Amino acid sequence: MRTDDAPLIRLEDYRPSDWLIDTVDLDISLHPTQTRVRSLLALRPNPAGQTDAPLVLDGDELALKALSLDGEPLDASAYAAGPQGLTLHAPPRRGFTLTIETEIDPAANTKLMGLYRSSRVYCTQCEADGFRRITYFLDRPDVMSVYTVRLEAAKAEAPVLLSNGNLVATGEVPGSDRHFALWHDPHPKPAYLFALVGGALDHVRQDYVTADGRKVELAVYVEPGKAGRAGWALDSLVRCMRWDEKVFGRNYDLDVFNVVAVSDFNMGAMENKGLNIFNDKYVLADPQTATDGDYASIEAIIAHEYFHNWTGNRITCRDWFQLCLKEGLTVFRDQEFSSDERSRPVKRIADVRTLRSTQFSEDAGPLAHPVRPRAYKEINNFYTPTVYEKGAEVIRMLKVLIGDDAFKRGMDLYFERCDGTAATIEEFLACFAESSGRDLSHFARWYEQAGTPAIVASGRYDAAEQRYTLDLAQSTPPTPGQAEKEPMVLPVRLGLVGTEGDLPLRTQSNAYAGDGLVVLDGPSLSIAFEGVTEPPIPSLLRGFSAPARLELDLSEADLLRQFTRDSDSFNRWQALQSIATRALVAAGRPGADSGALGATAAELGRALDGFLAADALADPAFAAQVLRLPAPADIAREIGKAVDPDAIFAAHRALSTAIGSALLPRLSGLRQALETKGPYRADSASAGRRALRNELLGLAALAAPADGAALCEQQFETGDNLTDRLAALAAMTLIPGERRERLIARFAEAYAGEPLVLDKWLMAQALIAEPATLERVRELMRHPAFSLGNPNRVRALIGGFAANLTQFNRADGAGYGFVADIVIALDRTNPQVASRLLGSFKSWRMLEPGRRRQAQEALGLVARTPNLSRDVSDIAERALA
Ligand code: 0A1
Ligand code: ZN
Repeated sequence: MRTDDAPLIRLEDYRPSDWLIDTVDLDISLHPTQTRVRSLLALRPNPAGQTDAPLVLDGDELALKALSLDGEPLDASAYAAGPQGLTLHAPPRRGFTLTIETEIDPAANTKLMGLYRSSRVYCTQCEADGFRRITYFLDRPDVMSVYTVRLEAAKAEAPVLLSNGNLVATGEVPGSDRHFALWHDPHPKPAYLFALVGGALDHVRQDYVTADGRKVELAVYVEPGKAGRAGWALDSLVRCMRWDEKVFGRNYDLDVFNVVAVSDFNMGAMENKGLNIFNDKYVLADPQTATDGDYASIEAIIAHEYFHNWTGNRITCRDWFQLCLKEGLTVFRDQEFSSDERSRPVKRIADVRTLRSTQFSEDAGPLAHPVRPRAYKEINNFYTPTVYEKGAEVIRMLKVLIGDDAFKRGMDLYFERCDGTAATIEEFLACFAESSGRDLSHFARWYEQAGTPAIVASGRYDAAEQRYTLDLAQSTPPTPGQAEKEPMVLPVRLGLVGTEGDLPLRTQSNAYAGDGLVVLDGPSLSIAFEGVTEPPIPSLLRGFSAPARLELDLSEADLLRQFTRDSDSFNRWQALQSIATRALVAAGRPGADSGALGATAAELGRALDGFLAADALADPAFAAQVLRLPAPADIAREIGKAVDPDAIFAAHRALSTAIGSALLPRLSGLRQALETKGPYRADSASAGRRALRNELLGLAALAAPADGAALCEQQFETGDNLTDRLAALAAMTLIPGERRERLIARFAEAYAGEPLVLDKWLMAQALIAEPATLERVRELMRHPAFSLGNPNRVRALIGGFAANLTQFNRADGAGYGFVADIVIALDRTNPQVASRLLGSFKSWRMLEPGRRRQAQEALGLVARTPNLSRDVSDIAERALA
């Protein structure tokens, strides 16, 4: 369906369902191309719905085989059935059952929504609206049912048969080569949480006893031969289950919890009740095939999906506009878990980097939308950094504003009051309004208003009065459909940094909430701190207390002082980032004087050298973050208009190279001191040492290419883990020439037959900032390691290229044309992956006129393609609007 025809679905049009489905009995007979689905629904009129309504069940590409009501076949005049739905014109005005039979073809399902096959394994993906591709249903999250599922398959093909809930029975099908499994899930759930898996799979397992004494069988299922890589996921699962008991008081509620890894998956993972299905990239790990980053992501995503059991499953969403109710909250919970398992400050820095690069850029372009959108054409396009990451920031701010105690009581109240329901943001916020005694109606604007607020801050010191006055003002730029913006509630954590550290904060202002927290909730605010004995450096937005841009004009000298003295690690890191950002923005602007960078480079080099000498070994993970400059794309966003990616990239290269040169004398000694002894360990301390060591390798590659190349070769050949070997490859990609090509070939040889590792190899090449990259990517598309049919391969190679600032944004437009062509081709088989790829164009409006014209043309080419999916046409139209 074209978007022009696709209805705009609006939050204000929400109406409860006219019908409810209390129980669903599914009987699914698996076959690669002819899977039979018999569904017995116990329906009844919803007291909150309309009494004379027909029954309209959703469908998508379905074929009806049989239909009966209360066991009697229905006359053809009583209903209308098509691929997209089934309508009963005059259903009984009482409870009744419907038995529906459909037949589906999992092998032909390339959209990877509904029931499909991934490497011979049957699996499902039903969020947001994939269940309607399995059987006709009221496919909306506020219709919650108890499911009983009988799965049947050929024993040889699918010895493992899994569904939601607890296993009730298994057995043979007499007189055949088939067997069955019967699963029952006692917890009512929406259809999007239904799942099944069937296939030949290996597994690892462990018993677990919950804090309230329930014995649970945990298992992680993987492709045959890969069980040796499933241990970390299982270990992460056990740790996050304990954590949720301790920190949120949440216990698991079934006798079984299964995780299954599949190799074809549109997203990261899915929280189906009791049967989480994962992209195998986020399950499989061993030192030879996963990096430290992979170990951390697996831990975080296992936790994320598990935490959904309460925030998403026990309490689900009334409608898809409330998506952030489960996603923002669950991201917040997984971030907290990772912070407790690892280093809290380093985790915060990493999360803020991600927020800025993904969400701030979304907020600054044509795809900007509120955390709770008010309208959509295709819900799959709203699984965005705004809903997820900004949604998590909103929860974090709520906690800062009302305090830890009231936050905890609010969460407890939410779990108690909303358990078993499909809830809304209003119901969620009401719990915190009650627990804190605060009016949160103004705070609720965070869910409604899109755009990244800017805080402009300036300070004055009056030595005679010993007073420091801080002026804060806020504004939010216009976003699509929201020209005028209202002030937000911005919790600004702050401190005043003096020569000996933090100064005491005393003020008369009622905006000051104590504990270093100022709440900016109007257009501006002035606050006077008394008894300030020396001119302080204001340390604002400590811990990044609000997802805002801060404009504060501190001198380079003050920022350097802040870097050494601030008690807040986040702002120490931010101080150096601010110096680099300012210099790169100045040097990357059109017509900028490239010499302007020199002085800053020297200052930064000196500061970093001193820091590494004094502090690096104390907290290497933090030091690695300090060394990493803001990405060129962040600088592009800061510049905001008439962006020339080549100029920004050149400035970025020059600054990194200069810093590398300043650190060169200390580099080899420090790298040696950071070496981890003994076999690879995935713990965060060891990972931190590797991170810093490899950050230094990248700088060496830039500052001394010949020696750097030798270091890369040596690290690749002697490295005993993927983290170090991939870092060697990545650093080598910075050094053009024969040696690079040799290492690229060596890498492919070493990891032949390891698709997930080769994804990293594809991506490293797609990110090379050289004009020949486009041709290289075209060639790699013909490499046996690549396939347009697998989402991970596409994201690695084509997604990697689209994230290559200079080459995607080539001045001749060839990068845009290439990606647009792939979007069009991919849309015919997998619209979701195609539309995500098209999202790479989201920043096109900030480019200089030549590139902007080229990007617009490529988007136009996509938009004009006949028979586009709703997914792709929605993005194309919004991007061009
Ligand atoms: N709820 C999942 C994300 C997810 C969304 C859609 C999917 O298929 C289209 C798959 C997964 C999560 O937050 O992890
Ligand atoms: Zn989620």
